[in-house]
Amino acid sequence: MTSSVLVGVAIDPAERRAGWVGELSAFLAGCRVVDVAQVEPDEVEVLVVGNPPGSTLACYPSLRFVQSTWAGVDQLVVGAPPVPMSRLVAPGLTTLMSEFVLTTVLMAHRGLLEYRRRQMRAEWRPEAAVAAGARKVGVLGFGALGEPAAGRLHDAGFDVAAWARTPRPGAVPVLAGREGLGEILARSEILVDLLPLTAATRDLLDRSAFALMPPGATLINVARGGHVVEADLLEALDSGHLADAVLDVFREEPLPADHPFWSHPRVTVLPHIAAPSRPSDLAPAVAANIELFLSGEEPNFLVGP
Ligand code: OXD
Repeated sequence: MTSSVLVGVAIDPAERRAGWVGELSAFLAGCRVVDVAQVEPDEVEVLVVGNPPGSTLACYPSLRFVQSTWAGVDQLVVGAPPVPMSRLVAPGLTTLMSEFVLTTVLMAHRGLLEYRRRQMRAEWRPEAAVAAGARKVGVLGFGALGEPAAGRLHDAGFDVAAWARTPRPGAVPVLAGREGLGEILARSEILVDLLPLTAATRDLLDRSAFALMPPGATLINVARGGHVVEADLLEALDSGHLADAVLDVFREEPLPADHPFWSHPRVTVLPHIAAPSRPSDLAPAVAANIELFLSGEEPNFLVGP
């Protein structure tokens, strides 16, 4: 029975909240979907969020379910009240991410990052192109985002392998465990990070990881800034061991104005845009999961602290 359940949307800024309220209202006809700023916190039973610190949910005493509109919920699960919470897995998000990964891998593969630097020096110096099949690409993570991204790269002709914590079947070879991590780092001329941020993956990409990567390799991070030890990455880029880093995520977001990444010639800074959650694409999946919860069934993609 879903009638009159109050679904609060708590996503900043206010225009985005309004967008989600509008789209979700169309799918959750039996609920009252509102901007949380317009109701008392104790009225909210279901909350739609991004990835805020879990402790901020404490102000909603009647909360029964939390649905994130983000794929990664690393902040949300810390300090959250003990109510079921789901992250978002939806074709709209997966497609955007795979497309972005393919775009950035192609840019690195065809030398566009290096040609941009040469342009700055007015340097006309063409290089022979390498076939995609001769380019080794590694994808860290083989979950809801990693597997489709690896598949898209494989379909584009790249020599792709992925890494997961435990062995998995897949359309590309999946290396696993500590040993597999060393192998994937050592083979990846282009390494794409799509891992979740957990205690096991925090600071995973440090000096020792970069040292294992082939000289001239490129790192693409579309997962979480917390995976990368920033000083070690700068060192690997400054020494010339790594050619480039394309970073869409950072330890601190927005990236502070005085951060060395902004002006580093080998770093491409992007403002967390790889797979933005667009209400128009994602409202059906968000609403369907809320309906599952309200009908007493187990929602999909539950996450735990
Ligand atoms: C994320 C997202 O988890 O944008 O970073 O969905």
